Amino acid sequence: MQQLRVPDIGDYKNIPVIEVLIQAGDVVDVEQSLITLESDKATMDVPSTSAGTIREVLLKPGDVVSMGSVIAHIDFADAAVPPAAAPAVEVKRAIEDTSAEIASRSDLKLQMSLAEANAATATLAASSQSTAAAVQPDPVAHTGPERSINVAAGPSVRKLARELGVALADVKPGGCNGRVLREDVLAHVKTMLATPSPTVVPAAAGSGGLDLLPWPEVDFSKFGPIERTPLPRIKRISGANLHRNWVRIPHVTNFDEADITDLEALRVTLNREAREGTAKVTLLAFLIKACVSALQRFPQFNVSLDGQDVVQKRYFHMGFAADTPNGLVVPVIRDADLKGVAVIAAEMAELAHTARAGKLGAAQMQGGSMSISSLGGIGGTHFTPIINAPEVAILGVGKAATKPVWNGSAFEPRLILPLSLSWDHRALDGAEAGRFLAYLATLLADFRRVLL
Ligand code: CAO
Repeated sequence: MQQLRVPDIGDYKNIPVIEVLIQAGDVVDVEQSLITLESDKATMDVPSTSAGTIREVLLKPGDVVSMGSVIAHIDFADAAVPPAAAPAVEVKRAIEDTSAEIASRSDLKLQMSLAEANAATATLAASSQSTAAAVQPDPVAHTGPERSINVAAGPSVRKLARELGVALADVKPGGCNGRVLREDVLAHVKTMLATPSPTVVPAAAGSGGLDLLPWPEVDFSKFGPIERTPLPRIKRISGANLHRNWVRIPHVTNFDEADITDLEALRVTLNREAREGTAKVTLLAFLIKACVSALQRFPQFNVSLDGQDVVQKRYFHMGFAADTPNGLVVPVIRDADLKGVAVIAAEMAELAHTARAGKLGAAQMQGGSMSISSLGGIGGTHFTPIINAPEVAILGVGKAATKPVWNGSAFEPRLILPLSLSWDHRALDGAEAGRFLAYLATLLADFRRVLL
């Protein structure tokens, strides 16, 4: 019989034991966690220096220990195997670690059999996949370290929770002082597995989530004849994306107007003079070119958010919303900065045609810098387009109308184009959006500026 002792933990003395992870009769391996200590800076597990059978545990939660304190008596499993050297440096470093990153240290041993953990993880994954279509939990919010950092739990418990995809903040603590224990995590997993898959997750009042009423169930046939058909595939897909973007992105929409009298005159002239068989030069093609110039002037609009990072794009691919019989799609014109208006117009016509034939490939709808949604050919003035994530801005274009504009001495008829810019307030601010839109209006009023 030998003693398992607390290894060198530097200058730290009288550190409270907050969790005892072993009991008499347990068979432990080298580096299996025995107890959890908590200094005023961090918590850590003390691993076993030997393999064998625990005969007696000499500590209980609340005891204090220093280097050399006896944790337990152990019978070595194999007398030929000498006790491993105490991982003093590792332990000391762990104690000094003030960050929650301690939880991810590789020397902290998972306190659950691998088979048990794997089985639970697989079941959890399967159950979450079955509800994924109905509920899209925010993985960061649910399992990310942010919510778990402030929860009292030992490193091995944190590791176990991470392995099982459990947010410690969601676990009911069973330990003293609100401490989450290994059993609490396992009990939480069991409860989750026993809970039927929800189709909606009503948030408790005051929880900060959407505390919504259930969707109304109405028998429409009570009011008159009806027909029921499934939503077309494109609407199902785009609807789910639009819903996510609308809910997840803090949208703001700025409105402005551009005087496109001269631009429209140019466009009409170009189309009148165009050779037979060439694509019509559309206003949207000019708008795409002008947006590229605005993106070059304000590169903060040509970004995507990726966690805490901002991804600055050095390319200029422009999406445009196209109405198809089956729903809305957003094809992307690649490298619009390198193309002239006529080429952009021809590509747009081709992509819109492909979209309406239902033959657009996924790759043709990806990688945009920003998108334009034009309802100008249909009608309406301003509207609030939904950002096409992961882009951070979308331009809505209304129907141009001739209006009287004061030129300093008289009113004159000018063709005025309504512009609506929706932008992601996480990535951008109102002043930037105002400048972007004003600059765009200036370009459209005098398209020669695009050349500058
Ligand atoms: N103001 C006034 N007239 C406009 C205009 C505007 N802003 N934009 C286009 N027009 C006119 C054009 O001049 C054209 O008239 P002519 O035939 O006399 O030249 C007519 O409207 C049709 O325009 P177009 O064929 O040139 O098409 P477009 O470039 O405006 O749009 C496309 C192409 C693919 C974007 C469009 O067909 C489309 O699908 N638009 C719908 C987009 C959409 O659904 N957005 C909403 C998304 S949010 O749900």
